[in-house]
Amino acid sequence: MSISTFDPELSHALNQELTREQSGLEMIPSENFVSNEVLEALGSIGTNKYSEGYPGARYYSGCEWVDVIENLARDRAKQLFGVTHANVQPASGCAANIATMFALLHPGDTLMGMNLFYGGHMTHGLPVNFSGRYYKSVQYTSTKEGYLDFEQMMSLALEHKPKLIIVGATAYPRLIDWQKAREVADTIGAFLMADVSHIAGLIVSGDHPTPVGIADVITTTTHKTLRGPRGAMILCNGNPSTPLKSVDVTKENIPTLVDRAIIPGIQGGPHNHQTAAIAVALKEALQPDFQEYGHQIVKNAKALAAELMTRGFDLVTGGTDNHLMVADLTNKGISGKQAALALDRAGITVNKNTVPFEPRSPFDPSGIRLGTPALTTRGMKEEEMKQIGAWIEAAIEHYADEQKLEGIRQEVKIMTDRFPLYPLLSY
Ligand code: DSN
Repeated sequence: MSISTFDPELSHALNQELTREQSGLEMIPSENFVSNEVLEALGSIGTNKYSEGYPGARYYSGCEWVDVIENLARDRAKQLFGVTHANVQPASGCAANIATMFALLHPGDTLMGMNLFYGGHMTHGLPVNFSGRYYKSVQYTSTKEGYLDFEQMMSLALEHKPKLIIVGATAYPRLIDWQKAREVADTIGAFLMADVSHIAGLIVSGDHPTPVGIADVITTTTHKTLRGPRGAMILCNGNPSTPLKSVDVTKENIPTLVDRAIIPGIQGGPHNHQTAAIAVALKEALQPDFQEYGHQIVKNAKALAAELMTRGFDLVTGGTDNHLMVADLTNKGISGKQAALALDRAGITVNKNTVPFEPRSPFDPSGIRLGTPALTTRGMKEEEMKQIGAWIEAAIEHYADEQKLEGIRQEVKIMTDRFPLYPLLSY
């Protein structure tokens, strides 16, 4: 029996979501479209099996094929990023970050990360998050122009002596200088964690410098520019020791500490269907055409940024070097929330976002965040970005005009029809 026969309500919701994805412009920079092969693995029987532990050292019997699946994912992650150890079990980016803190810190230790409202992430020490409640959190911000402020990072590090420094962002449009972060960490003997969730795919394609060999631990989600299923990985160098030996919190022991932090630390049975889908996505990322994909994401982002700036948009840092941009809409006389709602009605999905030194509430901030990974997956190029820039301007200018927004939505649909997405799929 199919879902459509057994559960028509669910089938309807899935088909509506499919239509939404097919007929709109998906510009939330953390989203992407996985391949049919990734979807196939994600819907596989891997979900049936419990397999606490790691390949070759499981708590349950019958794990011989799950071991093969997890080893494929681990080996491909190691090859792709050039590390000697990969943990592919974190269920999400939050879990990967929590596990890394659990591995390297004791409750009450000090960590330092980028403030969410300047482009960081809630797990980088936001006071209401686990990372800000169970550890002493020091938050760095950005320069007035929106660039990472390494001078401030250094002076905060010297003042507070964090044991862990987290560098990585969710709304930062420029390249991250990992070496500068390493200098700060080395000055006070701190661990350095790079959260590359947003830029993992760009690291693979060579469009962003890699923190491998510089950061002690690297965390990443698998579903953003890397274009895999929802999930995450923790990458590092070194090798885990035997599971039962007790170890100190030292750099040499990071692989062991990380593995134990995931299980038994914060998770139970791995999601083997998710691991299988990660393995497929990593194989895709190892193919030569993934390099071209990464290059095109950046070319598209630069083209869109240039178009928006020509149309008077005020972009944080004056542009982008990666897959995203943040537009401060103050000069357009509209808030980020109003703009995101209007764009949604026009078939363009973005998210409201704070800008550095945000004067408004994070629930109705001054900016929007836009990115090109999903559009690039559909095959769109610079020419389409120019048109999209024009639609964004028109939707924001006419944000209260339903007819105008509906007109843009219809034009968007004509464009998206030229870039088919999951043409054979239905639920
Ligand atoms: N939710 C992710 C993003 O949109 O950037 C971060 O976790």
